[in-house]
Amino acid sequence: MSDGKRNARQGISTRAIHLGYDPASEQGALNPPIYQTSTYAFETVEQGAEYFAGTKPGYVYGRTRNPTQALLEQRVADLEGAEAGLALASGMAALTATFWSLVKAGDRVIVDKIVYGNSFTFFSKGLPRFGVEVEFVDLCNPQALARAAEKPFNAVFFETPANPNLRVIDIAMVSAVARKAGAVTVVDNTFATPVLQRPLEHGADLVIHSATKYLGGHGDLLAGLVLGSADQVKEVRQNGLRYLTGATISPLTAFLVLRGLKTLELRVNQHAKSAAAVVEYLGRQKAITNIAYPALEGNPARAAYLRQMSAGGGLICFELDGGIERGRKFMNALKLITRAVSLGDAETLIQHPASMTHASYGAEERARHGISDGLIRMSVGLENTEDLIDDLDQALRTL
Ligand code: 3LM
Repeated sequence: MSDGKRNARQGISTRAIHLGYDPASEQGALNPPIYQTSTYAFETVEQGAEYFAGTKPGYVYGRTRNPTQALLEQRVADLEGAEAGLALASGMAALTATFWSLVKAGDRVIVDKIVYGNSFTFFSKGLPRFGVEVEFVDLCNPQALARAAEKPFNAVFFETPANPNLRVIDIAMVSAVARKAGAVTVVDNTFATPVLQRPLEHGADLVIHSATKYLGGHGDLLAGLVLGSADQVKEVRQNGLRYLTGATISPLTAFLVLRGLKTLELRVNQHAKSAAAVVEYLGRQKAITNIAYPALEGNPARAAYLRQMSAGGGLICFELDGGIERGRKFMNALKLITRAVSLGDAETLIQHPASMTHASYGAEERARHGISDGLIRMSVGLENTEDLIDDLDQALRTL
């Protein structure tokens, strides 16, 4: 595919819509084709051998590369300011393929204490089975990181804002400590997206996405991405994807994520605007306590937020006075807002982390890591804000 209308000065939406594709190369088709193929024909045996050896570029088999997937990888890499990207079958596929490629038995990994439930299980139960030591550290606390960094480590992983309680972690601070130790910094940028935050600009080495969320944006697919240097991404493709997980994205799914990217900037800005209005409403309700939203003035990580994010995003956390019993009643009374896990969709989704996305932590671990049982997480969608506030209001009035 040609370089299309690439221009470094173009904005996020222009690049998300045009980069890397010229309709003239595909008989004028406005949208890129879905290359629905598992394998590729070689003109000669010699050509196939060269493609396999990597001495000439060419497609060999669909598990590792496909042209629809390649366009998606190129576009998201560009949005994140990365040299290269790799798209996979889910966010968990992206995370696990990355770490299976980065570490080996005897290595040590530092992970923030608050991450998505299945990412936590991968680090607490998965990697240790294969002889990798994992230490969970409060990465909001520079002293805790300094103590953990006294012993050699190979990689550090965190989400910012973190799932579920939206803690903001200072990417530049953690990356600097890791670089000094010769360790790789991996940031899950699912909640912010490259519209609001680009971790590589703050010193991170690799960015992970669950493209199931905002990048896809419509709750109709599962996908993941890894972005970083060409060498590191090649490693993840050749090891993590090719023979350690085989978790390939389908060509149709790659196409659907490309479609989602066209409206990414518009959507994310609207999600953030609507979430800010909902936060303002919630802040005026007596029954609502402990509101967490990255853009709040009282956020303890305010300086890091201002440095690395351009808005607060679409997720909000809060509790009800009276705890989770009242919280359940409130959630069950909602009529428009949908009770569901996942996030970043057009529909506003609400869920209870302790019994859903973070049930895999276990009660004792949740208490130790500071994930409250009363916490409610809401992903503010694209409905009209007044309708969302009306629904929240009628549910609160039932209590
Ligand atoms: C959720 N999260 O509702 P997939 N990284 C982050 C995530 O939030 C997630 C993943 C990776 C949720 C999914 S819970 C049963 C539903 C920050 C997923 C994993 O493999 O694409 O789901 O991404 O919080």
